[in-house]
Amino acid sequence: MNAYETARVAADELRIYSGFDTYDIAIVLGSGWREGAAALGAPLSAVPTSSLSGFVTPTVAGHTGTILSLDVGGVMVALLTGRVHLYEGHTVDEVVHPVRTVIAAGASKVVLTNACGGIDPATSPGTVVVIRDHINLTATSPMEGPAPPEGLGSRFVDLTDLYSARLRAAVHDAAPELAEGVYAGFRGPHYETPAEIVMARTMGASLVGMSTVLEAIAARHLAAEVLGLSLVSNYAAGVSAGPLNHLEVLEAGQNAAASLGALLAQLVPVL
Ligand code: 8IG
Repeated sequence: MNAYETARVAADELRIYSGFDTYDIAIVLGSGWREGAAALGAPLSAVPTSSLSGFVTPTVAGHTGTILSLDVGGVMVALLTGRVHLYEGHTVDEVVHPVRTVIAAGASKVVLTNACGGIDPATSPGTVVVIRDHINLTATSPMEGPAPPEGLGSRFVDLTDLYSARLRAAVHDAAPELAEGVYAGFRGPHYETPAEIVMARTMGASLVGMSTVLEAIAARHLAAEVLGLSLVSNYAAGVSAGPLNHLEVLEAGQNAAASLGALLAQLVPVL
């Protein structure tokens, strides 16, 4: 079975286990965002991704694999609390499978959240930035391989409007304080060298991370509208005098959790 068909099967399983027939919005929760998501209300169902076809188990501390289904004021929301990354040794198809599954389950809008490094010294850790565009430095694509079967996706996809201008405008109406940035997606799991951060800045990036870009492409390929929200958790290498570490990242998430949850709760009804 190809990856697109596996996503269809997983979507049918999700419908059965969750009791939700369809979704309006799917939200992928990155580091820091998961803790805040309780602000969206109590889930009506929680499906472990281990019970769904094609899902692999996240290995990163703070990422557990569950799909929560919520009714947020009449908006049907799928919350994906686990994310898998290329750097865990997973394939590109495995990395984007959760996104393909929730789109196959009906979600036409996908919100990708993450924690990232900030290249601009004026953007301090704890700041949320709306992704305006990305630079995919993973040297791969979720669309690589045989063309999708008829009706399940096209051979090529236009990424001119990858991060939906409509959704970004809706965010700016609701939360005008949020700035926009360009996210450079690296494979990791090492953080960058200072020279690589100079490269990323020169190329036009203001954010660096290890997720999001492949999921965004896969979602757009399946005609979903994509919104990307980044929590800047640390200054990228060489931007500040201090060293980088993963604990600092987790701490930034914990400190920001409540406001991230409030932001999601504010955005869901207006997207
Ligand atoms: I949080 O500085 C977080 N994720 N590549 N670089 C990359 N990913 C990150 C960083 C960072 N901080």
